[in-house]
Formats: sequence, structure tokens, C-alpha cells
Amino acid sequence: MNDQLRNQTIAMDAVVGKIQQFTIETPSWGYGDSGTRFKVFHWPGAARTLREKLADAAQVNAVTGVCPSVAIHIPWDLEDDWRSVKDYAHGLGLRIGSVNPNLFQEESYRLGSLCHTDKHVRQRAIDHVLECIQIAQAVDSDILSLWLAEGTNYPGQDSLRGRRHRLLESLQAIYAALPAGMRLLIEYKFFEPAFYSTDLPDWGTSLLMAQKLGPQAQVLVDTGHHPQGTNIPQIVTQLLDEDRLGGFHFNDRKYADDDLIVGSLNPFELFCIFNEIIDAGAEENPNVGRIAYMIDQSHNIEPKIEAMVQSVLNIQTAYAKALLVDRVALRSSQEASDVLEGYRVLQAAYETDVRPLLAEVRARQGLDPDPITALRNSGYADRVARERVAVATASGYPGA
Ligand code: LRH
Ligand code: MN
Repeated sequence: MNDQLRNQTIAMDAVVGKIQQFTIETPSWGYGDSGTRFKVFHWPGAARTLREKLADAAQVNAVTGVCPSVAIHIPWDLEDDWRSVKDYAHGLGLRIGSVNPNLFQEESYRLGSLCHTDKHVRQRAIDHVLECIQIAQAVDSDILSLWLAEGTNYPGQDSLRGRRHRLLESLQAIYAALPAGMRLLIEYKFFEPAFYSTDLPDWGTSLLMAQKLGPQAQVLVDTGHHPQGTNIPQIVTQLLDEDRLGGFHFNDRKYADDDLIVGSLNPFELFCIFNEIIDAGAEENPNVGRIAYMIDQSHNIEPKIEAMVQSVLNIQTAYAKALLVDRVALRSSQEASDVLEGYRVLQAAYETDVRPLLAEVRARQGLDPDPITALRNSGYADRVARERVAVATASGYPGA
């Protein structure tokens, strides 16, 4: 460990402990073939079934030590025996994490699902989400993670207030079915696939809905779902202050919802997000201990398992740097209105090379200090490429 770190006043052991306890959920859909509306390129050995996705996720957990849960998406991962899925995951050292309903691939959802003018379509959508609640209970998951694709494409196409009222009514029916201890995370996105209005377009709309529903409802921040220039760290502070930050879907983007590897384009933004969380934690914010950290990416041209490991490393790097912020110096420079000193305190932490620290963390977990090398040396990806036979897919996500 280099001298620069040793001089840090911060108790290294505490930092190592926090990094080891910091777990990241990987998405089942990140292991399968996915693409854009233009093409899905098949990756040799890409997982096709839930069990293959879990096996790949177990490999990510094996080399990183911090990915014990996998998010599932229904019906992409629909199974008829959830007990055996739970046992299979357990056998791999994993558990099923958040359950994601899919209200964007049924023909009847062309003009919406929970917001649709036709109450039969709304009921069909509500029933699907209630089925997902039962699946979550069957696999001991305590998170229902809901994203709605719906909105309108033209002004006047539908009543925006009418859609909002129908959305709330549908969410209330879902909330009423939530068992104690299960959280409903409401994900927002400013556009796509709707191109005039989106019914859950921003954090404020999701927060208002969550507050109307009750304490088990919170907001999910997908880092790719904001207009260019949005200050996501500030959104995080607001949601933490309202005790409504349920979790993240981490990924990165240059333009729109690109779903690229988190921290690959905006690592400083990711650092600032963690800085706000740790800062709130330093002031005993109750929400900080209940944030679900999840990855939501689609790996269209890169090796999927390695991309997931790289994503975990990028998140750990940003988190470790944020843990190294000298909060005493930061607070005093802020109270002294020393405009640039506060920035320099963050910059000092951000420019700290934390690779030796992360290697130390892994060594203490009995892991290879370099997970990418460990993954490549395992030969796992080559083995599954030999074992798994390809299934042709058309475009976008499965079933699109
Ligand atoms: C929508 C989204 C949502 C999902 C999907 C896989 O863009 O972020 O979280 O369900 O991606
Ligand atoms: Mn998402």
C-alpha cells in the first residue's frame, strides 16, 4: 500500500471493511444476447436460460466477491418451479434479487399498460405485477423494481392528467398487494420508447407517486435515464433527504439510454454520486443503509461476463475514492465558503490511485487482486462458448 494512502488519516481497515460489504446486484439480462433496434450480435456462449445466467453471475461473484444477488426480469426469466431456482442459485452462492415486471412487450400495451384508457388492459398489467410479487415471495426477494415504457407520441394523443390519475390508481392496487417488508422501486426515464410524453419521466414524478403510495415505495435512479447535463448527484441528495432513494440501475452513456459500462464515460459523476451518499451517511441519514446498488446494462459488442466484471471494478473504484474524501476538511472548507478548497478536497480523493487498496481488499477476501485476469485465466468464457449452442435472435431485447 503506497505512502500516499498510509498518510491518509482515514482508518484503512474501516475503508477495506466498507468495500468488502458493499454489494452490487447484476442483471440476468446483461448475460444474454441483446442489441439495438438495428441488430443483435450473437456472442459465443451467451447465456440463454436463467440457470446459465445465474452460472455466469456466479463467475462474476467468484472473481469480485461482492455480487451475491441477481436481478430477474419477467417473463424473460419466467420459470415454473421457483423453489428449485432458489435452490439452484443458493448452490452457486447466489440469491435472486430484485424482480422486474415487463409491461412493454405485450401487443395490448401499445398505448400503455397501467395508464391505458381501457380498464381491462390496466387490470391485465396489474395482474402481471401481482404475479411478480408472488414470484418475489417465492424466491425471498424483497424488491419489486418497476419501469414503465409508456407515454404518448403526439400532443393531444391522450389526456396527460387522465394518464396520471390512472397510473396512480393502478399503482395503488399494486401497493395494496405488497407484503410487509417488500419495497416497490419506481424507475423513471425521460423518454423512449415514448417520444412526446413519458408517464414516469423524472425523479420528481416518481417521488410524488412514492409519497402518495406509502413508505414501502421509493425511487429507482437509472443513471442513463436523464437529459444531458442533469445533475444526478443532486437528485440523489434530494431523494436521500426524503428517505426515498430505493436504489440505482448503474450504467453509462454519451448520448441517451446507451446502457454502456458504468463509469466508462463519466467516472467523476459516479464518484460524485457516491460522495453524496457517503456524506449523507456521515450525518446518520437513515436511507443510506437501504440503497439497492444494481447494474442495468446491455452488452451488445463486448464479452458479457468480462463487461460485468469491469462494471463492478468501476463501481468499486468510484466508491473507494469517495470513501477517501477527507470529510472534516470538506466540511470546514464548505463552512468557510472557501469556494475551491472543497473542490480540491474531492479532487484529492478522486485522483488517488485506489488500485493498491482494492487489491488489498481482494487479497484479504482470498481473491486474485485482479479479477479480469482471474476471469480470463479461469477459461470459463471459452468453456461455455464450447458448451452452449447459439439460438438466433431478431433485434433489441429478448421477445422484442
Ligand atoms: C429501461 C430499463 C429498465 C428495464 C430495462 C431492461 O430502459 O432501464 O430498467 O427494465 O432497461
Ligand atoms: Mn433500468
